[in-house]
Amino acid sequence: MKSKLLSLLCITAGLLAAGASSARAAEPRVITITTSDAMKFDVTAITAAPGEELKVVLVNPGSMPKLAMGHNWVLLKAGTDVTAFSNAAVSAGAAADYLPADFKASIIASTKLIGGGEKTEVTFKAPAEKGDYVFLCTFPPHAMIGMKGTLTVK
Ligand SMILES: [Cu+2]
Repeated sequence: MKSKLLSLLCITAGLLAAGASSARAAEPRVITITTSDAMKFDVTAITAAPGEELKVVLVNPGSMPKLAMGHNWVLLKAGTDVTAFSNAAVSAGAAADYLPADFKASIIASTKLIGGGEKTEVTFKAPAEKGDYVFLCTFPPHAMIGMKGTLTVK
């Protein structure tokens, strides 16, 4: 009886230790990006290590509804034709949150579209390959006005 209890305690301790260590390993680095009604991100440059786990928290402190002044955060794969992507986003329209289905393979990570007073987040791994990756808001024509930035993996 005593040994059975002891082994049970050992198993429990082992599970707790495993749980604690995996939680620590899975903790992504949080990057908070605030949008504005002036169609800008307050963070336009992010640096990450290859494969680093990141959590982008997008905050929209504006007062306008999603349909009038929505914002999202979309990270594109290297080599994506950003102009073609933006045009496709316009065609995709509000019903698709301005995320073009044809370009799904070009998207590394994306948040949903949010209106004023909303907040959203996305957790993803930075690309393994070093280089510059464009991120943008796909609500037209925000990216064209400058609502974009660069994730540099190095
Ligand atoms: Cu926007």
